[in-house]
Amino acid sequence: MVTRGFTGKQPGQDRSDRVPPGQHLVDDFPVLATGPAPRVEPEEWKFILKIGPRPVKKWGWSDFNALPQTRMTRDIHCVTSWSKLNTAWEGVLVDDILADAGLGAPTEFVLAHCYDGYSTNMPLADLAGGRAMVALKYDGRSLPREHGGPARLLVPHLYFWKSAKWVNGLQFTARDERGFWELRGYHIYGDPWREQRYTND
Ligand SMILES: Nc1nc2c(c(=O)[nH]1)N[C@H]1C(S)=C(S)[C@@H](COP(=O)(O)O)O[C@H]1N2
Ligand SMILES: [Mo]
Repeated sequence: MVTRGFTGKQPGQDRSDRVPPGQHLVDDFPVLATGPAPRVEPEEWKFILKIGPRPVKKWGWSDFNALPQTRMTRDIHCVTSWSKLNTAWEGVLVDDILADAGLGAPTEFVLAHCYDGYSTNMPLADLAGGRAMVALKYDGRSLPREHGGPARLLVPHLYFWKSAKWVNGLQFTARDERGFWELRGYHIYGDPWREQRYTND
């Protein structure tokens, strides 16, 4: 008899290993946002790095697309309880953005900023070391507007609210300053494997 165990999946790629506590798998790709999707044409898109209030480097669409492009296939986990396996992205690693700006680690924390006014915070360590990118493509195509196109942050090891859509910059901050949802009751860090959903989890 042929069972799921013999369909070519490697041991250790068992899906249950990949679904954090309190999460369930979906096959579709839900769309979530606090408001309507802003319309940002690639030609007008800008990405700015700031240290505190001070802008230190700015890219337009074509300069940004000229940076090294990396593919990343990862599982994603939304705090509203859906998880999706093997999502395929392409974009620029945060490491490569910082290298192009000639920056190391000006501070330990980062706030991501977006065209819709959304923001979210994380330690720089969670963006560096190949763990995060500014994604320009999903599933081989330019990123759909509802999923954050033209560009979104992808930080797949944290709950998906950290993956800021319509991203337009990263700001280095001296302290871990809370972003939009972190100010409204979501956990400051948001590790799905530790179920850090709300402030005191
Ligand atoms: N700019 C921006 N980014 C955002 C949000 C938002 O409202 N604005 N919502 C966050 C939340 S809560 C989630 S769960 C994911 C949803 O991404 P998706 O619509 O691609 O599934 O985007 C995150 N990034
Ligand atoms: Mo969310």
